[in-house]
Amino acid sequence: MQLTRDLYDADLDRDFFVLFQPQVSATNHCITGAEALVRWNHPKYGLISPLEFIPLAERTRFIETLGGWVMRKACLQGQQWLEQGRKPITIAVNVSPSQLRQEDFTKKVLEILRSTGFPPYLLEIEMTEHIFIEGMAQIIETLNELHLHGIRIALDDFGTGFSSMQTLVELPFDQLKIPKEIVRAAIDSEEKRAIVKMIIQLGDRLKMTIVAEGIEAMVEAELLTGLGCQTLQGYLFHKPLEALSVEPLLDQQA
Ligand code: G
Ligand code: G
Ligand code: MN
Ligand code: NA
Repeated sequence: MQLTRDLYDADLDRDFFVLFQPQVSATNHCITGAEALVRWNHPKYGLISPLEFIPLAERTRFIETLGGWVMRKACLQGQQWLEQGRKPITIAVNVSPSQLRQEDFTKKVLEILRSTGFPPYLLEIEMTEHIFIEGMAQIIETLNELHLHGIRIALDDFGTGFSSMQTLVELPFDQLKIPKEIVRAAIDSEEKRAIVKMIIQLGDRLKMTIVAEGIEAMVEAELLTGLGCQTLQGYLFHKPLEALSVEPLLDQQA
């Protein structure tokens, strides 16, 4: 496939860039973190969505190269903001199952933290429930190692995939992210709100923070805040932004 070949041929620093979508406190809407989201600027076709190229990258080992590049970029940026005296925020990086299955994943992450100087407690690794489909034992070990080093672990898109309550209890998650589909559903009906309430109760019980994603309307922000989400993310507050555009926002709140 041509696009897959183009991925291999891509020059990471020239053809890819990382945007940052701020996450805000549900109580005062101040920025507490940002999620790194990769973009591909294809030399011929222009911008291609990660929804399209991440699955292609995942079919080959290219995802390991790309994922490592994104993590380094994100940590470099986070550290630069710290060195510029900006307010410390967590930086969340999405990782694919095959990245987590690399034998030396922890070593690679620690090397990135060491060489960039970014503190482990400000790095958050986001993964989806799809990681649980195969190679569980190795992944649990890796997550525990990362967590012992102080790195935060987040479960993305909770409730949309294969989810076992057992897994949730056994794994060292610091954060649960409620996907936009479930946020939307919560607006619809009392029954669906019950799902969100259950997720939040479970998260509280397991000492995880809860992030509601894809917040587009104030009614959604208010509902999810009322139900107990501590953090909100979505277009209502901030779109995924270039790093330079995040800076004035951080400074306003410093
Ligand atoms: O940023 P949206 O902007 O369009 O991202 C679409 C999807 O791509 C999301 O599911 C998001 O988690 C995923 N994604 C974005 N950046 C990365 C990345 O660096 N690594 C991985 N594995 N997935 C990413
Ligand atoms: O799957 P994951 O949660 O990692 O990816 C987040 C995705 O959601 C990205 O594609 C990001 O651009 C998108 N996103 C962020 N905020 C909003 C929003 O308010 N509405 C919608 N529809 N998408 C959003
Ligand atoms: Mn995510
Ligand atoms: Na998500």
